[in-house]
Amino acid sequence: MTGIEWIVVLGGTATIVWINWYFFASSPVTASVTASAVASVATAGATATAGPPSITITVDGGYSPQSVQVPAGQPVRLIFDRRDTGSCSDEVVFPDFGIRKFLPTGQQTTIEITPPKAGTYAFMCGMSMLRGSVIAVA
Ligand SMILES: [Cu+2]
Repeated sequence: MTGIEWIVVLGGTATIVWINWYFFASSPVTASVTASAVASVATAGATATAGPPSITITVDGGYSPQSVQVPAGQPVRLIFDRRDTGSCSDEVVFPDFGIRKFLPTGQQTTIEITPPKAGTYAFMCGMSMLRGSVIAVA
């Protein structure tokens, strides 16, 4: 092969590796709301307007954190803070809860869900390319 051909092959390979890393391997961090946090909110409920515990998920070419851990059977608020302008992250979908919501760039959009039982509940962009999950624990 010529030098140009090698550059094309290596460049293409690097791009494929980067795309896979970007969509599947970046930000593997898990955030969690613990049962005690829920309990303290419930205790404070009489005096505060706290409501369910909330977790902020940054949307910037992906979800960060990519998975959040919450107690099963308790309402939780997921605040999607969208920073990017890519059309990919226009929407977030929670198939298990029948939720599809538009996320305006530069704004925070709150989605409240109550995972009925322990398990993993996926959420994704409108085309299923960006993916995240809510892990409910008993
Ligand atoms: Cu997408």
